Amino acid sequence: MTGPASVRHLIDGEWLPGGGDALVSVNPARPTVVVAEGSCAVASDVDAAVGAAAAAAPSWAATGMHQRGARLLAAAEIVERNAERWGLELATEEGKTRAEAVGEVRRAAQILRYYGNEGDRQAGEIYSSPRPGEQILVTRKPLGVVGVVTPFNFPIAIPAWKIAPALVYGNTVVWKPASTVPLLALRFAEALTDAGLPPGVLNLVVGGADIGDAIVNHPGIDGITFTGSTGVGRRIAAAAAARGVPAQAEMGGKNAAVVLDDADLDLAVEQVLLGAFRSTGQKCTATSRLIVTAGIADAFSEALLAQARALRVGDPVDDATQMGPVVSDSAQQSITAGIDTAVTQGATVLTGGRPYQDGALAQGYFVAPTVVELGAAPVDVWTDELFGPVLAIRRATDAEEAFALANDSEFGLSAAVFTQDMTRALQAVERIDVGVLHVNSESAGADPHVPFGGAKKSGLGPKEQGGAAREFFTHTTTVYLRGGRAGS
Ligand code: UN1
Repeated sequence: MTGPASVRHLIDGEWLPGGGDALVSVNPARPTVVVAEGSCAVASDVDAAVGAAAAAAPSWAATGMHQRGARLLAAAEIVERNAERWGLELATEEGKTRAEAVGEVRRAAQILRYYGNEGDRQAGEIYSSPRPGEQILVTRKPLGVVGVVTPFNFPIAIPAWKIAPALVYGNTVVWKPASTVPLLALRFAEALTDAGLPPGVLNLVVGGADIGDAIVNHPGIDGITFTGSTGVGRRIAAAAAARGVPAQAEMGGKNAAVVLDDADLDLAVEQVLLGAFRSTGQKCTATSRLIVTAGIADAFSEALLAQARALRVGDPVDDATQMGPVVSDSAQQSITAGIDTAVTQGATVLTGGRPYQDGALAQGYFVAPTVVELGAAPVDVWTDELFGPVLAIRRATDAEEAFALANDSEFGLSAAVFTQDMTRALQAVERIDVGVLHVNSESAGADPHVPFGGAKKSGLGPKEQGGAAREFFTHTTTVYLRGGRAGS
């Protein structure tokens, strides 16, 4: 890349500089390198953005679903065409490896294509009526202006899977991305405007928590979709409820992988490593707990540790790198503090756990791939999300105990179970209380056409993706449909 990109805000089709505090996004592998800079938005920018979105809403809602979808399909082509370049920028700004970053950009294109084709799918339902000569039709209407608040860890895929359905169902959008990843937000908004989205339909305001609050509390916002921490998600949902508008909050996870005695050992090791350390563990679906049954525990731990120790940690744009840095200084500090607390509380560090002392890894926001073993005593690392490359292992005597330990969390986003026994797999489906369950694959991953979201305290409101997205981004009108009196 040449110099830092310049951060702008998109309001009513105009790219504006913003009048707030300085905003600087750095490369987490080399924090002296600035990736993007500019100024944060201020509350009056949010007012203008909501005003523009409200003004654009009636004509966008009146535009046919196929025509709205066509804009998304055009944006998908732009995103796909730029996948290599934007992937490199994403890796540089967020810290996931280049291969993962390019994959994420392609995934955003796939999501745009999925929702771009929504016009070809079912748009409502029809019921028969108890009264002769009548039918009952259930149609869908947009909510209006939707506030979209997105996290740093998927800087383009998560915005795509919120903004694409919001738009195709006829809503207009005011979007605040995480201030650590403004560059990819600019790229995504550019793709949509270059695809011919009318002014005001998508508005982008970049800033910190104050801008998020200004959106969430704005009287012109008709619905809010959020992905991020549990604390913020609950506050947003409460604020939305107080104003009487719907909210969708995807929040924390403390996702377990359960490895049973009869598992395919090599497959399980490979998948647990991917689940725990891909994206440097910074996914709400990452594997952060591992439960392994007694018969396979020693062999599994030995193989897992050998591979965890061999992981190549480094600059994400180097193709040999398997794990990059975490996103920021504060993320590095809180993850490191979480590991220290675990040790104080009795966890045994099996690998990692210590800060890098010298060289490039000490300069950047790196955290070593860390595996700790726990006994039965309560330890925070078992219950609290660290959002980093830290895996906590517990041993179970049998499958029953393993399933119980998997459920031993207030969260219930995703889980993985490794077994070759169909009966055990079916028991896992029944017992493990999560929104997403993987049998013989890692705990992360989501396809655009199926519901995504958590059980228990991992989510609030309707799920995301596929048909579930329509539940959130529309409301229904039940139409009792009868003709006039025949012959009169
Ligand atoms: C995935 O597992 O690939 O914030 C997607 C997150 C989730 C998305 C996970 N909302 O990590």
